Amino acid sequence: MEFKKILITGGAGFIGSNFINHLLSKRDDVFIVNLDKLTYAGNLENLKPSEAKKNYVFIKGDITNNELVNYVFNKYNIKYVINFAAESHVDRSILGSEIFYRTNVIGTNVLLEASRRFEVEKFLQISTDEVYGSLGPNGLFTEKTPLAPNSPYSSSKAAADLMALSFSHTFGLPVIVTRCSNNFGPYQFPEKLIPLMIINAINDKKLPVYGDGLNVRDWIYVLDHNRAIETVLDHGKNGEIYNIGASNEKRNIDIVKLILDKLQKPESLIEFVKDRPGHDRRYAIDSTKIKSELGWKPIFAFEDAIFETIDWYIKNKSWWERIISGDYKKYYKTLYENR
Ligand code: NAD
Ligand code: TDX
Repeated sequence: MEFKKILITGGAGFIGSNFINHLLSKRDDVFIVNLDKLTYAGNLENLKPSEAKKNYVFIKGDITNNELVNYVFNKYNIKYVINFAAESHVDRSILGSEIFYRTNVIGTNVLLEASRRFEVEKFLQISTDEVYGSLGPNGLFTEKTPLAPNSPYSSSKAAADLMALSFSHTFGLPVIVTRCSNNFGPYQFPEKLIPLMIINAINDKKLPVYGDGLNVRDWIYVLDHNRAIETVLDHGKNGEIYNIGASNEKRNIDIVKLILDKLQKPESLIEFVKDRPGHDRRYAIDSTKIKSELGWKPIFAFEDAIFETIDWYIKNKSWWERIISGDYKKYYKTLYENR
């Protein structure tokens, strides 16, 4: 049988590992090469269900390493690329932006050049709704909304999107860009809102809510995002952009209260802290295009999925305790002390 030979970058992170586990659990027509630098956010424990599979291989390496990337394309005869690899956390991009531009911009360029050289059949750039900037109280981001990124993170992602689309336009590289809203689910690194609040609540620590807590994010369960990526991989049209979202707009404070309620912890744990600089007020995504053109739709209800996610963190203490006992402690102190 002919395998689809797919290079997945950043496959040891939260979304990439879920994508690999998902794809390998149901398909045997794919061969996956996972190239990941294993930064603080990369964790091979996330890939336990896939590691012994014959159609899976892991390579520790950096997407900015031109020589290595070319070696990987050549050795595995890569025909499909899904670029998840990124520095992904807005707060870290505010503390130091350089690595964001290095990985997210230069790294994407290295992958695009190699994809051109090796004539890949598909290049999926995994992007974010944050490239559209911030919404007022009304309206939704569509694929036609002008880009207006506000943080070093989102500007690096917007740059990568434009680079990928320019390779489609100029060289005919079969590029597709997906832009998804905020993901949640198991194995999410506890720097992001939902896992951070769950873990702090379990540990009876303060829950640091930025500003007035009324910023709105549009939440999607990670597996729904990855089902959409699979749909785009199989049926997406080259040169197109697809927004992905599940229409679950929530105010941060309401998410935090829901977590406390589910864990039966008091609201007195909530602490309003200094706002994030440049904090985007509201994200909300219109995913009509992927629904009507490719037939994807989300299948996980928000309330069920968040309760299951909370349960997962309760049951998988050892996964996150290893994380918060190490280097992450230093980061937490830098970000939240004197806030
Ligand atoms: P993550 O931070 O959990 O994982 C990123 C992975 O990339 C890690 O395994 C890390 O080791 C790897 N990586 C980082 N730099 C690398 C480099 N130079 N070379 C190779 N590997 C490198 O991020 P995530 O939440 O899984 O996000 C994955 C992708 O999805 C990112 O591109 C992000 O911008 C995008 N995205 C995320 C969300 C979200 O809510 N988390 C929403 C929309 C889009
Ligand atoms: O301690 C916190 N307190 C708080 O109030 C943290 C970590 C966050 N927040 C707020 C900031 C945001 O309004 O919660 C909201 C969500 O924050 P994050 O989880 O950091 O996500 P966000 O900044 O919205 O970006 C995320 O969604 C889009 C991902 O990190 C990106 O990778 C993705 O592209």
